[in-house]
Amino acid sequence: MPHFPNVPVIQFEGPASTNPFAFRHYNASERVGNKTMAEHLRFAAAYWHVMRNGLSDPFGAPTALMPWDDGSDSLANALARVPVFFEFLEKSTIPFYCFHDRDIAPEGATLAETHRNLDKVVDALEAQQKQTGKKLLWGTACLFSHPRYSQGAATSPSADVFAYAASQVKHALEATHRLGGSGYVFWGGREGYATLLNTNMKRELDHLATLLHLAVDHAKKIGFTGQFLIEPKPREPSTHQYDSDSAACLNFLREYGLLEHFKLNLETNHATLAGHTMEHEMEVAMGANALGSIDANRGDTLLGWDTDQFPSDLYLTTQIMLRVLKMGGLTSGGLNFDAKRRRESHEPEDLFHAHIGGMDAFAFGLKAAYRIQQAGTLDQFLAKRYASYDGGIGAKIESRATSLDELDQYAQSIVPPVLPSGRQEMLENIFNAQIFG
Ligand code: XLS
Ligand code: NI
Ligand code: NI
Repeated sequence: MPHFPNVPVIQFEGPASTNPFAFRHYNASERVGNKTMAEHLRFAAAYWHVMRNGLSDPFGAPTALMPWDDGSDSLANALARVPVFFEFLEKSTIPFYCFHDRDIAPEGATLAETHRNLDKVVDALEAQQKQTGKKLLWGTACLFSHPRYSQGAATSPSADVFAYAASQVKHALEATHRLGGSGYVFWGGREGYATLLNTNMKRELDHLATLLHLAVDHAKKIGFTGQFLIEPKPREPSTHQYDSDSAACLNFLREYGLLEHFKLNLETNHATLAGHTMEHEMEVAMGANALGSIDANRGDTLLGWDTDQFPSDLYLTTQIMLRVLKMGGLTSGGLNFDAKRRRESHEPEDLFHAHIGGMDAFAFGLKAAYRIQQAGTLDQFLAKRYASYDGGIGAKIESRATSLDELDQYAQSIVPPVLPSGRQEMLENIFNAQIFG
């Protein structure tokens, strides 16, 4: 019996369609350059938002209608959710998914039972993957919900809590491996502090790095060759989170000898919470060849927290896809809708409207970004703007084949520099012209 009886498999109908259950821009098999849209975009759905998010907020109870869910934390209920999720993936035509261990399977009375619960649900997921051809983009361990992690997981002051977290990571990593996941994510919501009065920051950072090293070692042991990822976020739930933005994560990874094993999973709303744009975070990660995957969502200018809204801003999706094209594609990463419906959008069919909108916004962004890239005007402008470094004294500076003495002499020998305009407004016009198509 279908769980979304009134929803068809979503098809591409083109920009003129008025069917709310159709794509206007996302046409999976349409080629953009040398790849299909499906290959470029690698969409994933988040198990936690689709299946587990009741849409409560800090002031109100859950509103989401989930007729398939009995509301209990039983293993039977967890198993019953699996086919519902795969029906959602089939009808939305989303090829990948992501999960936390605790989204898919409940805690048991003992840690051993918790692990057994996970294994049983992984069996069910494996069977559904085989049947439908859907794939796991990444898995992760939820190291932030249970009260034992209230003071951190790897950064807890308690070594026993660290051991619990390690046990959970081991099993979540093995589950990800069994399901053929392309990646494994660490998002450290509680890896930070509420006050420095009770915090030994250096020791906590050392411990965090140790857990990551242990995970890398274990991956080698079990033969998991997927990409490890860190997801930056500056705060919430912690007052200060150690993995606060791309730059902080890269510095941490470098300092602890982890950069060769990790890339970043960047989330749009986390970038804005950190006081950056998503484009900024992407450029920083790309500079270190460390942009691995994307959690696609957006914030709200009027709300100061992680609202995880579905992406609908075409400028933003174009900016993101421009950089994805520039880096040569997402390879093992994807665009994971770490996004939830508004509390008012509580009916099951809203899950589809939300994802259809996000997929269309990114398909549009991909096409616009491709037009911008093909036109080449912005790239040419950029190349010209820095052309003084292509030869002469500039080339010497870039290759560090000069000295302050030489530069002093050079500067005194030339006419004082006159700069051409930065042309921001003209460039914005060019960008807009390509968006209009
Ligand atoms: C929370 C994070 C989380 C990670 C996975 O803000 O976005 O959902 O993506 O743990
Ligand atoms: Ni996320
Ligand atoms: Ni988030």
